[in-house]
Amino acid sequence: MKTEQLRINSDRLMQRIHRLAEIGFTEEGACCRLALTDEDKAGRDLVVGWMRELGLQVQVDPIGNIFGLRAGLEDSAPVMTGSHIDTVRTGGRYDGNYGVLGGLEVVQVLNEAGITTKRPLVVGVFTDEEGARFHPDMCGSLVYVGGLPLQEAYDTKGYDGKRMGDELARIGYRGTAPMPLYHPHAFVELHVEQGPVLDMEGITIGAVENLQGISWTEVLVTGQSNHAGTTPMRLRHDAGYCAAAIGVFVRQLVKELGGNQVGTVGSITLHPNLTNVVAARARLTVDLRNTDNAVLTQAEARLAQFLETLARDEGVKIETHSLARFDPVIFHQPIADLITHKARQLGHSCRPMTSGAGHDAQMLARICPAAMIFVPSVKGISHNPAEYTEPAHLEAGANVLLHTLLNLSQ
Ligand code: HGY
Ligand code: MN
Ligand code: MN
Repeated sequence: MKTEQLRINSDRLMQRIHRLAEIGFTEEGACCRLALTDEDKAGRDLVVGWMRELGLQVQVDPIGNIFGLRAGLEDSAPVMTGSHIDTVRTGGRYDGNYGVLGGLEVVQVLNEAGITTKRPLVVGVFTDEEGARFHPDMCGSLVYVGGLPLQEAYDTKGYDGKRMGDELARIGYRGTAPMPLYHPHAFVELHVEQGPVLDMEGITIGAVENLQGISWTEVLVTGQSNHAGTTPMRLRHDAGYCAAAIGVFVRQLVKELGGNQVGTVGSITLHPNLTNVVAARARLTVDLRNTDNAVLTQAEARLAQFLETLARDEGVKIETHSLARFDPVIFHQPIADLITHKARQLGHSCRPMTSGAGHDAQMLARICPAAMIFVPSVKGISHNPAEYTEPAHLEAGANVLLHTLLNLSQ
């Protein structure tokens, strides 16, 4: 069979997606495999088992990134694909998983066709892409490209107080492979869009050309707990009010800045969190993103200013810590163009895209040419059990990945 006639086996891909989704499945129908938990370990073990069945040479690096190598005719820089299999607490079954399992499906198609590519192929599984338990997000790929010292990552504490390095050892994925194990010739990540654009426009493939900047800030407010009935309003130092005011400010700031600015307060914890007690403390996180780094920096400055005024007016202490700060990333246009070309050759509609979400590809882009392939998310829903992509779209994206990787590795 000529290589251009090769196609992935959609049933097999769907079986692997649904099998992996059984691990960490919750009664609300979500996938919950927070990084380095027992569920994440079980997911890793399943994927490593599939890699071995496919004859891949499996190695694990010190931050727990997993790599499956398929030898090429040459011992040259490999073409790499992959993503992550850790999830947020209310994750869907496609975010990240689809990119890893799409890569394994490509390997199996080439095995069955008896094709050995010139360059080696590697499927990567990056640690803690979500950053939902251990900050920052894209942690494993950031360490991989030298953006975060390994020891600093090891010492990071999760929201549950556990240390990242200890959890990696506990689940048996604190590997010893050199880092970075491979300096890829190119990196292509297959991922669901997680936004509404492709679905709304009825387009099957997104050739992702760039990705927006990300700013995560932890805000700690220290006020004074007091009786919710007897304390005169002018004497209150109410951390609960401050947390709410910050959430409202972020929304107003986004509206004022307009353009591509987005922002949300996704996590608020109050102490003592009781009906009749003025909250003494609040811990909240602010997620700000923009394709324009200058405006994102402006948004951060406006937030800092608001916090200063709020602390003074409310007589509270406000401390902030940056949890993640990544500039916008421009991907490698020739690879994005190749994705478009292959999508069209396969008969799929395609359009250039900007990624609203962070991805491991943005980190690999620091060391090699990289780009991404998107497929539609129905109603743009993600980080939600209702996350869904039509099997035909999953098949289309995996076929575009197959032919993009074939082109890059021949
Ligand atoms: O936050 C993100 O954009 C990604 O899902 N980690
Ligand atoms: Mn993802
Ligand atoms: Mn995600």
